[in-house]
Amino acid sequence: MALVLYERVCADDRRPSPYCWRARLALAHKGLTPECRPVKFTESDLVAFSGQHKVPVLVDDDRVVSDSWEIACYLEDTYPEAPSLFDGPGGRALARFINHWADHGLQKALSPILAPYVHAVAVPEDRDYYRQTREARWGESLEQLAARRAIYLDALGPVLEPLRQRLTESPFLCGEKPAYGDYLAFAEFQWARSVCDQDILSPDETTLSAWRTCMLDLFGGLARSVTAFETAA
Ligand SMILES: N[C@@H](CCC(=O)N[C@@H](CS)C(=O)NCC(=O)O)C(=O)O
Repeated sequence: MALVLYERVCADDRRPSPYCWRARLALAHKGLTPECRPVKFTESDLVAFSGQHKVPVLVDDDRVVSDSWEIACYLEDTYPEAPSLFDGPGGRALARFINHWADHGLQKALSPILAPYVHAVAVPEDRDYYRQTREARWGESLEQLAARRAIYLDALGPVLEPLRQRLTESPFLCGEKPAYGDYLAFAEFQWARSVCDQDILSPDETTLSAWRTCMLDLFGGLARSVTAFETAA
């Protein structure tokens, strides 16, 4: 069986993309180990066979699936005998809601904090592309974003509040055991850890950092095993 995951790569073999971590962790949850193929920002042609240019892209024999949510649904439907990512249709709908929160809440709040750091760890040939696309997206320079880091960190606090509250109620977002909702949220923290030498959580964030430690330990320390900054261990 050929199982290949195309994912973003930065310098020192860093794998920062939160979307790709969603897929990696979903595969691990299903007990599947893909061959991970690195794709630089300027190498989107490598995944053009999928009909679009973003990663992650999963190839499972003759099936090609792009988009992290589509990959999670594909894995759930194709490997029903393996542990469930969603725990039924209601769980799938709730996971989709968490997906939207991760995309439009957490990731929106983290992007201006992390963009300057991603630029710093991008491979040299990707840096111009990354700067141009992100500055166009934000309407300001990476240096202007970096200068307002403290303001963006303050704004992150309330975005994390639903996660903080939920994690006072059970060890994982999805209950006693982790599932796709946890991977959606954790993938954003893994993004931060992969690129940023300063923790996005303050030292008094004990609930969130305890959960993050548990997530790093999952699957034999899968997320811990890659190049990252130890500040967010
Ligand atoms: N909705 C997609 C978004 C995928 C996405 O935006 N991936 C980023 C990973 S870095 C990407 O490929 N961006 C292309 C670019 O920045 O040029 C998903 O959930 O997989």
